Amino acid sequence: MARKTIKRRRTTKPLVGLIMGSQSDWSTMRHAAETLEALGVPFEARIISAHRTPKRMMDYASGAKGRGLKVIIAGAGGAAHLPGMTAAMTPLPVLGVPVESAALKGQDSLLSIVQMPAGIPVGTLAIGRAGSINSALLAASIVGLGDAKIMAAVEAWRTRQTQAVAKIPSDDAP
Ligand code: RP5
Repeated sequence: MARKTIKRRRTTKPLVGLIMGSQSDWSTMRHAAETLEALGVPFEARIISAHRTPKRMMDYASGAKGRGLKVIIAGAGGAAHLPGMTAAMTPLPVLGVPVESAALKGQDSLLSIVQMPAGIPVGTLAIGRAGSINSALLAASIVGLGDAKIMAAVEAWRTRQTQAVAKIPSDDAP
């Protein structure tokens, strides 16, 4: 499965850029990656830190549109400047995922990402796994506006989710 994933990432032109500030963010951002995979959205995953690799961030953000990306998902924790700084350097929609931090449970990440000044928007998601999954669903919906196959995959995903909700609670369910 892991090999198949890597192969797809290398051979398909990415439409979504999935970036994160650190390797330590991957345990959260991998949920976005898995959701994009499930929806058949080509993406690339990269570690890009606004603080530790500012030039990498500038090159990535300023070149993203020209390389054919349609949406950027940026996950970061703590003083989470990556989504906002990326949004400042690209006209593409940027979705920010606040990664849960050890010290402040991700409230620092959330406030760093959400409170952008008027003029540079970042679509801010929930803290942690839920935000990560929803960032991928939102990215797929955006890309799906111009891609019927991806929009159909989003709709099918929603239908499966609805069908999976039991009507009666069970003692045995996790
Ligand atoms: C942020 O600092 C990253 O997005 C990460 O969430 C946080 C901690 O990074 P590490 O010290 O674990 O590399 O830039």
